[in-house]
Amino acid sequence: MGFNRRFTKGILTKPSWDIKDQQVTPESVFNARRSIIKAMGLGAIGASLPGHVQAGLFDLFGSDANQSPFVTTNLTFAKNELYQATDELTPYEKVTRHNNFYEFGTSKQDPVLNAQSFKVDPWQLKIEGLVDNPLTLDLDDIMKLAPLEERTYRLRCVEAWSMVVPWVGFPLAALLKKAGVKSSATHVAFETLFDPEQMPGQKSRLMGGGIHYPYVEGLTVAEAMNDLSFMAVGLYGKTLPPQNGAPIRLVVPWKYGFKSIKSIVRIRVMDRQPPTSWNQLAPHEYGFYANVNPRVNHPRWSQASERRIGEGGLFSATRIPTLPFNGYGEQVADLYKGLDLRVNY
Ligand SMILES: Nc1nc2c(c(=O)[nH]1)N[C@H]1C(S)=C(S)[C@@H](COP(=O)(O)O)O[C@H]1N2
Ligand SMILES: [Mo]
Repeated sequence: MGFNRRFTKGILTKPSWDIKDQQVTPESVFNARRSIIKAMGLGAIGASLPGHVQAGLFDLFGSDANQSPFVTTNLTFAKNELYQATDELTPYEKVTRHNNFYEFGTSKQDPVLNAQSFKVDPWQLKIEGLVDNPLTLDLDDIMKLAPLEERTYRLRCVEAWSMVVPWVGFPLAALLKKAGVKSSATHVAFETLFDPEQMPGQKSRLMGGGIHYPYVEGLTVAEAMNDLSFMAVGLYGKTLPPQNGAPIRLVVPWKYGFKSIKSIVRIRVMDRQPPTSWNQLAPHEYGFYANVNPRVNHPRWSQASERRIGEGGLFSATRIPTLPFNGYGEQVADLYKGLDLRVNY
């Protein structure tokens, strides 16, 4: 999250946001990788390449010599005109190379470097708990569950940076309606895949940022049923790359990014508030609600403004004011009537 947690003698040290992004991995690495892949005319890298060529290429992906770029495919969808942000889109190269996905490491470039061999098929997504029809969906079922639509949403990370992403997917409500939420239900819990063999951050406490895996998140039923709550299976018209949460992830644009849990394998409908990963790790810093709120600062930094990752160099950004509910107040403010948002942060 806001910093690399190093549990040396129980003392948290060195916020990662102290480190300039570009010091971590130079942009030239990405450009080199891109031009090599382009020059070779490769969508996927064939095993027929001479060994020394492969070695040179795979060096750019990090230490895993078995990595070849993950292959995304084009999706068929309709634009949802209700959700087309006027904000300028964040370029694909930035959306897919500046990520938070601690299962693959805590720095912004770790996910793209470490997730390329992630397996999304076979996949199983279970919807269980307080539902009339528990569901077990494979990848094909997921892609066909509802008509796919494109929605452009702002994504505001609690670390005070933001992006604008054209997601492809379907409303979470469509999935929940298929399962049939029982009237006794109050909350919906989500769980990311647990597979330390594929996710190095789940093997090492340091690399995984101290999170207790699997990563879990939750919403109230009312939040989950709000039309803005979205299950994304793609971005920029193509299936999700692993670093963005393939094959299916949640997107709740009025909340800080950590609520938008990736690579989901389980959704459990419950009658109490479920535990959530960042809240468990640092409850005074990350609440259950986590609604974007410029008036409630993080204990260690202001939330009044944000860096919009944008045009120019790979990590260039402009600073803009942060809006209550990330600008989606009209759609969601009613959900929190009578709730003190300073207490329920
Ligand atoms: N399983 C899992 N989901 C996750 C995270 C994570 O580390 N693990 N990071 C969260 C955070 S902090 C943010 S800001 C968003 C980032 O999504 P993006 O990389 O697609 O921009 O994913 C969220 N979902
Ligand atoms: Mo985040």
